[in-house]
Amino acid sequence: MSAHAELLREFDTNGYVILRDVLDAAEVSRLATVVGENTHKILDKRGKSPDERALVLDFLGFDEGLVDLVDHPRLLPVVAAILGSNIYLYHTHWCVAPSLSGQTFPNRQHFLHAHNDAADASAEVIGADTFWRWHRDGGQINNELGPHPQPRLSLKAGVFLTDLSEPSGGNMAVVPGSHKRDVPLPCAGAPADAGVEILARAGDVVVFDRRLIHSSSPNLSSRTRMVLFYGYSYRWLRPRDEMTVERYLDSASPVRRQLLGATSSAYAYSSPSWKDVPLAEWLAASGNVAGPLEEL
Ligand SMILES: O=C(O)CCC(=O)C(=O)O
Repeated sequence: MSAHAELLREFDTNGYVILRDVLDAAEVSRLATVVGENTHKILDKRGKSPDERALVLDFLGFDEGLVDLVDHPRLLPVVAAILGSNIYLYHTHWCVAPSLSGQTFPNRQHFLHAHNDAADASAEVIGADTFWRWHRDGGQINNELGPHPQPRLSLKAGVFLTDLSEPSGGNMAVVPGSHKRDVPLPCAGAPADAGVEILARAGDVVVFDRRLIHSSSPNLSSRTRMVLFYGYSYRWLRPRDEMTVERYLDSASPVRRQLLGATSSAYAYSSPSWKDVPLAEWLAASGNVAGPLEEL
């Protein structure tokens, strides 16, 4: 079996797969600086403490280097092999989790919309266990689409900018195989033994199915933990944040324009012509199978 086929088999079985060493140390360091500086600025602008955890949505506008990951040659073939070619990036968020050592409770964690501060929210943190929040992605999709297992619909790629090769550093935790099972979510606050903590190094990318039960976790290490999350879905599913990307469109390649949401018409979201999905041609040219396109 090829390495690519093995990755896809692992994803299908477990609901997630780790792509190792996608970014080198210099790329990680540059992106970590972008994330750190911009999180600090946005917290400061909104009058929040820099010591509190911040999830920042709609981050692409902060730096072109963040956009370069959207069609990264290690990532895109995996994403497109799973979802097909009629896809786009429907959501981004990063999570910056400062060390909890020395912090006092209660404090707050923040959900900040980079370009829509009216939508910002904060939640109380009463203790480290508050950070265990088991869920499947997609919000109301989970309630409105019938019982699980539901259709996949989307996936996320988590780009790790911090070394999390040991547990308890704010690792992402998952319940392997839960994407295909109608199992209840562990209670809020239930710790890692409800699932497993992912051990990823800085530069690794974790690709995971929307339906996979997963959780954030407390950062009991001494350093700040940073992860970028890129959400891919079908072009007919609505974006999950403002997707502020206009400034990149003119200079983007055809595949990148598709992934950033360009379309020839609203009709073409669900009935694309070939010009709407250059990714199909890109996949075929790179020897990968393109997703099926219906006749117009
Ligand atoms: O930050 C984490 O480890 C988990 C991220 C998460 O829950 C999500 O992206 O839905």
